[in-house]
Amino acid sequence: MNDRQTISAGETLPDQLHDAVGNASYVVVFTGAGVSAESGIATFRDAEKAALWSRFDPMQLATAEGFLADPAMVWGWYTARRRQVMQALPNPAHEAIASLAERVPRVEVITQNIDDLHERAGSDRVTHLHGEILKSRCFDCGAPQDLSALSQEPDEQGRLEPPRCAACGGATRPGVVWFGEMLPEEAMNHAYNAAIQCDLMISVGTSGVVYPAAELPQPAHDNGAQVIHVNPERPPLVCERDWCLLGPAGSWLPRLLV
Ligand code: BV8
Ligand code: ZN
Repeated sequence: MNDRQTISAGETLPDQLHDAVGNASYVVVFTGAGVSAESGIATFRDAEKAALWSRFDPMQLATAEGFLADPAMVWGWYTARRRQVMQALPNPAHEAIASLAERVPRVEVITQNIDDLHERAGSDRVTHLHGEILKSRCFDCGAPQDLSALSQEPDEQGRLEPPRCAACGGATRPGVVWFGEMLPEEAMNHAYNAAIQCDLMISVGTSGVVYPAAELPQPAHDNGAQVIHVNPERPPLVCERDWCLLGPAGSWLPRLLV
């Protein structure tokens, strides 16, 4: 990609990108934690924003081993994050993505995020590659667990014992994909097929470091799609024909998509 294809915040959006959206018949919007940043949900790796992992060790909390070692610590952390998601609201980025379906014949959202802000903004074709924090299941037998009756909060150390499965007594775990766990096969296959079939991929708010999800812009590019990255920082995997809109998703996407 040459510098002509890097547009900084405040610069005019080239007509070429408006046309790419207007002429697209199948758009995949691939999102990471950055699309929810302006809703107040902490990202994972933004150093200056006291990102989630900088205050916690992901290898301790977002792994099955970490959960088995200290279920109350991990369950307490996810309970706090679940509360944050439930109190958050979709931001203009989520809303612009949802409105795209009014202009483009087919729009798919493929997200690494575990929040439900795309759905609450009105997107109806959302694939969660890393699961959903509002869903929970038994760690032992996999039975879905209903959290609606739960109101306990973590204690001052952030700890909360996970509820027990009525069927087998196993501990309840969050319905997310932890490090070292396989992504849901159907979701990953669907995401890969969407990437190779779409004619435009918009990759929003992802650092591109978590695999295999981070690979998705590559097959899109290799199969001829135009790829547009939206991020205050240039992501690591930017290909020759890609465009980069440097800046927050909440500013760029209403200009690009609406
Ligand atoms: C797996 C759910 C098979 C839990 C998460 C190569 C191939 C395969 C696997 C690996 C591999 N190399 C390493 C691995 C292992 C590992 C991995 O990728 N590790 C990384 C750290 C190197 N992958 C796995 O374990 C995956 N499983 O591969 O299974 C296997 C099994 C065993 C051994 C090997 C392989 C499972 C990964 C899923 C982990 N679960 N989340 C939870 O949330 O608690 S990952 C977590 O990171 C979230 O899902 C998050 O979405 C995801 C990616 O991060 P981002 O979304 O990109 O967020 P981040 O903070 O990093 O970046 C934010 C970006 O937004 C920044 O660029 C910032 O500039 C930008 N931004 C900020 N503000 C804004 C903005 N952008 C726009 N607007 C703004 N306002
Ligand atoms: Zn069970």
